[in-house]
Amino acid sequence: MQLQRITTWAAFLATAIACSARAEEKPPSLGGLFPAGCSRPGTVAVTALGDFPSWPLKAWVADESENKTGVACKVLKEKGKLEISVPGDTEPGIYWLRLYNAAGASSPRPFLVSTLPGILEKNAGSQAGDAIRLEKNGVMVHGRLEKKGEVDKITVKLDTGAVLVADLLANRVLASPMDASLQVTSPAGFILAENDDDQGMDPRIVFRAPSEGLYIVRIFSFPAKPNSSIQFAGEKSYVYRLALTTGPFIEYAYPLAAGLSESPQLTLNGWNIPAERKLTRVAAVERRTQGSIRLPGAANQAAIDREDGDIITEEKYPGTGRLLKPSGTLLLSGRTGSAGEKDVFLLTSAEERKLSVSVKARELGSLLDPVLSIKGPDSKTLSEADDTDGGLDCKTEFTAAGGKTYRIEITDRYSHGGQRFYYLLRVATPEKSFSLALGADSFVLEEGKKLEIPVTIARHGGFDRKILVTASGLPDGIRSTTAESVPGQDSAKAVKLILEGTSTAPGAPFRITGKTGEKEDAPGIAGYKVAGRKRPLQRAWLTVKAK
Ligand SMILES: [Ca+2]
Ligand SMILES: [Ca+2]
Ligand SMILES: [Ca+2]
Repeated sequence: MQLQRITTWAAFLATAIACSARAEEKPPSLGGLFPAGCSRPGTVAVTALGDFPSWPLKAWVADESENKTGVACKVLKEKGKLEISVPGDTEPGIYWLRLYNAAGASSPRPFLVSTLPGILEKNAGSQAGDAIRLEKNGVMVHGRLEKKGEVDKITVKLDTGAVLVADLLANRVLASPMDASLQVTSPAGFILAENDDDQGMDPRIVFRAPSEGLYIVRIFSFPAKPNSSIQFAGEKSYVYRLALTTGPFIEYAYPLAAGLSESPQLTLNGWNIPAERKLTRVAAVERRTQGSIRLPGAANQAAIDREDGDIITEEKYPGTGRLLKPSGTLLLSGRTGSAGEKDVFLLTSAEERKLSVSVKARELGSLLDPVLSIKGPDSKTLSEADDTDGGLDCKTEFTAAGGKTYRIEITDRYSHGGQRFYYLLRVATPEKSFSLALGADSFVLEEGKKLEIPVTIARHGGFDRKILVTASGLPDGIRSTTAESVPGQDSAKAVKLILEGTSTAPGAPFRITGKTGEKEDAPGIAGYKVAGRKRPLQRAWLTVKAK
């Protein structure tokens, strides 16, 4: 009897140990966070959404440039519960969080840090008695449409003439699988303003209160991938962040580009921007980048492309003249200011030149769906582009003969126009460069075995140099081969790295870099796609699994 009991216990213990070992054999999968952000300084209880075969996990947080940050994530005892704390000196923006165990790491998911106070939708004013009073400032409401048919309602109190900006972020950045809509209604339910899609699938409303009183902001959604249901949708993953403000909201700076060193004057466009704040300057930067412009108390930030070149606006473009000599890079900001407007620019190159022409609009938050066409000296269309690289913005290339005049035409796909239909036209010599890409964001090396990492190589503008690809920043004890990508061979487009070794580090971020040995070629870092992010991230994750 006694013996049998012991054997049963032993069997039970063995099973328990095996179960926990098996759980640790599977990596966590993180779909998102709720709430998906907080204000600075702040500490917030966050629920991790996903599949966690083991708990507690470890957390890793990085800033938008994938560097170390003061934003810290504590993993609590209760499964799925985290505590994220944001110090007062944290830059507002997007932070990336991974959860990991001994078996692997989740994909990075975003956490938004704002200077505006954050509130949970369930604590926001749903009754007249606890309406949010917005007095020339704003709040970030963190909410979720959890169940089918759910409609979130937030009551705000507005003064006569107050301009309310309601901007929802869900499908973009957070990659919530929802196609949301917003409405502003009277307390009796009359719809005063509504919007389905503004920034992609995410809605934005700008509403001027006709009189002092209470107004209700309603949020509801359909699935991002349409189904046959006509009911409003809701899921645990339908996480959103709603900016509600009667304070400043920057939409874009004009012009949309600035040089690296100069600090030109830019005009801020948007809503509720005080007159004395409308003109601004930007600090010098070292290299070509996309920067952002912020304003104290503003609910949004504007993107600004930083690059040296001829920076002009369509307003400065002489009606009868030619575009400035395209010997360098040309960055022209413009708008299709009214319905049906077609912007036409003439271009003459002194000698024969291959040119790359691109129009950025949606990437910068514009409502313009640009169509670009290039017409030759005989008015024949040489090239036309509408949507390139999976987005609505466009680019093309053509060869300009010396001394001949070409027309560059920009219109909206649906002939729409207005102040919010802005674009940045870029004309430049096609760059000779390369980029590296990974098919995954996380890799597992089993001790005693070899890990093969495939890297794909894109060669732009006929880039024809040999590239040496290797892994860097690996944990102590882990080695990587160096692979050669040689033009004209199979390795021109794809190589494989082999990692092996042993390490005490259970997991760590690392990078895969490519170099040519030529000083003028910038080294490349392999990137991987992240749901909701326009540009790839570059710090992949390596798990070293003990034998
Ligand atoms: Ca929508
Ligand atoms: Ca125009
Ligand atoms: Ca387009």
